[in-house]
Amino acid sequence: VSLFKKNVPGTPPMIGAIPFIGCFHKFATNPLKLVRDSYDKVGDAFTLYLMGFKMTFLIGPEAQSVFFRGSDEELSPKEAYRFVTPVFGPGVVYDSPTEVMYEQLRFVKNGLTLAQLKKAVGIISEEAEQFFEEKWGDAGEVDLLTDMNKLTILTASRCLMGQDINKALGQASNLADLYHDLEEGLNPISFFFPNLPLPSFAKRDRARAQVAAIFDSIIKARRQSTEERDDVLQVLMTSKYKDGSVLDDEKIVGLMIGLLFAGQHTSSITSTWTGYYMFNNPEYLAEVMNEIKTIHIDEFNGEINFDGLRKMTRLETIVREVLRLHPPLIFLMRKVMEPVQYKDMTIPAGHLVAVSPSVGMRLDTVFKNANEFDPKRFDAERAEDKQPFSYIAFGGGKHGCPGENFGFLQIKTIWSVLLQKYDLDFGPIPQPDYTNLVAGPKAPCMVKFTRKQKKL
Ligand code: X2N
Repeated sequence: VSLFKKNVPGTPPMIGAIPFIGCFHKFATNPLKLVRDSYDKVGDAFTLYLMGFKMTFLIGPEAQSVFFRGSDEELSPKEAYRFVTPVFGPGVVYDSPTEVMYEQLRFVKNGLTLAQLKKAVGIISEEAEQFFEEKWGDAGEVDLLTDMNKLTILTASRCLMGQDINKALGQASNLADLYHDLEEGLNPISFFFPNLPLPSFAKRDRARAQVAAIFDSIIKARRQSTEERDDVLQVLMTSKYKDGSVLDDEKIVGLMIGLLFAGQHTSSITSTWTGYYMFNNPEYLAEVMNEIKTIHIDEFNGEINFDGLRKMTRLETIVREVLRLHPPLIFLMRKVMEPVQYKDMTIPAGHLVAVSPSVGMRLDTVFKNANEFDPKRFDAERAEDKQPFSYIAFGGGKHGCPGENFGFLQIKTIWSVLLQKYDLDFGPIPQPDYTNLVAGPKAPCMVKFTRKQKKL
């Protein structure tokens, strides 16, 4: 019997008996275990009481559909994601009025069209070739997570702003350190306590000012230049709102910071997990090596291109399965603005509502033997991900990730390059680390490499 019974008839069952603190201690120890245990105990909709917040989880395709189908007026992403504003900047995506947000998302989508993606493959493979040549050499050992992070800073930056990234690196040799300080502002704690005066926040604000000044000077220089460009920055600089106005430079800078963050961490983490799963499942590694040989080498004469990557269906299902087991965003959130109905329950205004890709994609009722690595579950005969809102690594509905195709291309390109160049030696699959906003494998991820003696 709880001392502090907060269950209200007609609302989802509440978990967390201690006044104010609720079940925060359990949440802090292992948030996903608490969510999963609660699901097993009370069902697919329940409320966690956490530091005064009421956070209602919707678990499983049926409940998740309520989350993803909700309108922005009912379920507001803006109110839930306020804590990203000091990092991305004012007026950027979630921090702008709904119609403006959707127009900005349209600009981003215009930066990720098929033509842009085809170009990205050339950029990414070039950067990857160069990175491994210069940084790895013949043999050694690296923390793969760190190196994937360095590589994706380069690939994401170049896809965003072309060769101008070199100018940025010229202006700040410590650009990676600046990004690091900036991103310290995006930790899970700042979600709950955005105004807590953490020492990292002063650093964050200083780093943002410096990064913004560099990006701003790149934009200003571009406006003076007659050189033809067709990267994401160019799309943002020339996109028009419905009323004919253009994005001001401050918003462009903010979007660039947001896109860089989005494109970098999710990809570098997923690339690292993908290596572990391939090398711990040799039958799948062999299938991927065979795809590289028959597609990139025999069919396209050694060139990694968009059409070849699209044909790498086994590598695709492997990455998809890695993302099912380890989605980089463990929760997605909205704030309830108008009461929402689910089954016989009303989720009251004022609650946060969340789905958990991590918990929702490990239900045996949705994915057969859900804790097992089984890329064939996505093969056409089985297609276990086809039930609406069952596969939610990229969210869904109108806020579904616009970077999904870019992410797959990036990871497939990097592994196509790496597997042709090196033999690798991985340890066992690491434990996940939930202390960062974007959850990855516990560092360090030490991997031994030796250059392949002969070409495939
Ligand atoms: C106190 C450790 O840490 O126990 F980046 F343009 C750019 C996703 C927002 C998840 C918030 C809180 C977990 C506390 C654990 C762009 C690519 C995006 C999309 C408890 C002891 C960002 C907040 C996660 C609360 C979990 C925001 C990203 N594609 N990137 N105890 O998404 O998309 C972007 C979008 C969010 C969360 C949490 C704790 C567009 C502890 C120790 C401590 N969560 N969480 N992106 N917890 N402890 C992104 C969506 C947007």
